[in-house]
Amino acid sequence: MKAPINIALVGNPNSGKSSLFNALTGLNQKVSNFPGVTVDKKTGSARITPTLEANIIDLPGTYSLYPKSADEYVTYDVLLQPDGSDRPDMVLIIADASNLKRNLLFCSQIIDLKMPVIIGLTMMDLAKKKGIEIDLAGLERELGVPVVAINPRKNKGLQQLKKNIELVAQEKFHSPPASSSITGNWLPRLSTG
Ligand SMILES: Nc1nc2c(ncn2[C@@H]2O[C@H](COP(=O)(O)OP(=O)(O)OP(=O)(O)O)[C@@H](O)[C@H]2O)c(=O)[nH]1
Ligand SMILES: [Mg+2]
Repeated sequence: MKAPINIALVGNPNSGKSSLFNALTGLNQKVSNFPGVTVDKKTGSARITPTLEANIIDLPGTYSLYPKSADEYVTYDVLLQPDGSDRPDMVLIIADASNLKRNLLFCSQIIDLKMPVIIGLTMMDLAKKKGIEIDLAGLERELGVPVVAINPRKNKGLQQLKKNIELVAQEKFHSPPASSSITGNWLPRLSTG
């Protein structure tokens, strides 16, 4: 059995990080519908596949990689000044699909770090209610990292997420080939019908 990999959960406040942490680890981190709930890091373990185990690190929400508060500094520290024990092997960005533009700013800062990254898009249900459609394959192609729709509150999309964690851990993720019909069309748009 290989040693567990470390996966850091990062993203804007109130995007569903701790909900996902709980769904993956079976632990009970505090979850609430307002920003700034998590103020320190917490680690739990999760089985990704029969042969792949992960230490999941829940982190405080942050709007930018450059910290303005003590809890944002915790996230900065884990990503940019990791000590031996919680150096992430992979970063799982949890992004709120109903506020995608703001969330993507943070995603691009993380992608620029050139660490293995997966984006988990939460709040797809709320985005849909707002009439926002998101082209997941187009987004993957544009960003070059896997993008998976999840609803950790309802345990949805977790198998697909684990599959992508496995692919990224094995360096086997390839973004989908360009398709002229949807290229450049990945930004959220209001649906017309
Ligand atoms: N509608 C909907 N609600 C969700 C989804 N995922 C999480 N939530 C809810 O979103 C709220 C925030 O979730 P948390 O898990 O506390 O968010 P967080 O990212 O840990 O927040 P901070 O610790 O403040 O950064 C909670 O009320 C969750 O139940 C989703 O996919 N859809
Ligand atoms: Mg939290």
